[in-house]
Amino acid sequence: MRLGQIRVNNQVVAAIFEGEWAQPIPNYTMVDLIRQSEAKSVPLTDLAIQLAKSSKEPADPVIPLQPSEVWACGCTYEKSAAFRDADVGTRESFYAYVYKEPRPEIFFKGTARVCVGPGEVIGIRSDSHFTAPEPELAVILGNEGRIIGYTLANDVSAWDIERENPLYLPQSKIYTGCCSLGPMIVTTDQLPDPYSLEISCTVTRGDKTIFSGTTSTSRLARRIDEMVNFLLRSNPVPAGSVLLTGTGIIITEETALMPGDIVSIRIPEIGELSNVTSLV
Ligand code: DO4
Ligand code: MG
Repeated sequence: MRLGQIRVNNQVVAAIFEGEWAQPIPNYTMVDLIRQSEAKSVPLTDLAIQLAKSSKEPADPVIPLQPSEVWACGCTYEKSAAFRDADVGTRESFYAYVYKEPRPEIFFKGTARVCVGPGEVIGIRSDSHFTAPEPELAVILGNEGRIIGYTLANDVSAWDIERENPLYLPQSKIYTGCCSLGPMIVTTDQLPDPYSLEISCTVTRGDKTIFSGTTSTSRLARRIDEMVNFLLRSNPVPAGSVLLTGTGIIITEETALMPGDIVSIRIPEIGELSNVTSLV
C-alpha cells in the first residue's frame, strides 16, 4: 500500500494513494495512524482501509509523516566512506573504520521541525559553501524497531563544516530544512526486497542539469535490520520515527548546492522527491 499525507481544508491528514488519487483518513495524521496500529496490534494497511473515506480525490502528497525522531546511518556505501576519508587526509581511514566495523555510524538527524516534504524548501546554511544532497532510502519504524515501510530521504548536509572537524557533524547535519522526506510511504508488503532499488539524483540550475548520479541499494554494505538493531540499543525510539540508510551518491565541490537549485531524487518503486534550495 502507498500511504502518506495530504492537505484537506488546511489540515494535514493521512491518506491512501492510488496513482494521482488519494483517499483521505480524516482526523488522523500518519503518526497517529502508526501509533494506533501499534497500540491495537492491527496491521497498518488494515487500519488505513478501515478508517479511510470511501471517496477518492486528486491530491498532491505533502510530507508523508511528521516524524517523532529522525536518525541516520553514515558510511554505509563504500563511496561515502572513501570520499570522506579523502577529504580528511590527516585522519587516515577514519571513515573506512566505521564502514567495515560491526558498529555502524548512527547520528541524530532531528525532529519534524527540520523536515520538509515534496516541493518544499531544503536549506543551505548561511555559513556553508559546500552543501550537498544525500539521496537515501529511509525506513519508517513502528514500536521496537519494526519496519513498517520505506520512503525517500534527502540527508542535506553541509560537507565543508563536517570536513573541517568531525566534531562539527551535528552542525553540518541538523538545521532548518536539512531533511526532506517523501513523496509517500510504501509498506513492506509492497517492497519485499529493499536491496535492489535504483536511486538517482539530479541537480538542476536554471535550465541546466549540473549533476546527475545513480546508485543501487545492492551496494549497501549493511543489512537494514542490523542498522535498526544498533539504533535501538538502550534507545527505544518511538513509533513513527525514521532511519536514513546512508548515501551512495556523492556530488562534486563544483556542483555544491546554490539557492534556487532543484534537487530531485528518485526510486522508481517509491516515486520522486523534488525540492528547491534556499539559504536558511
Ligand atoms: O559522517 C558522515 C555522515 C555520513 C552520511 O551521512 C552518509 O554516508 O550518508
Ligand atoms: Mg547521509
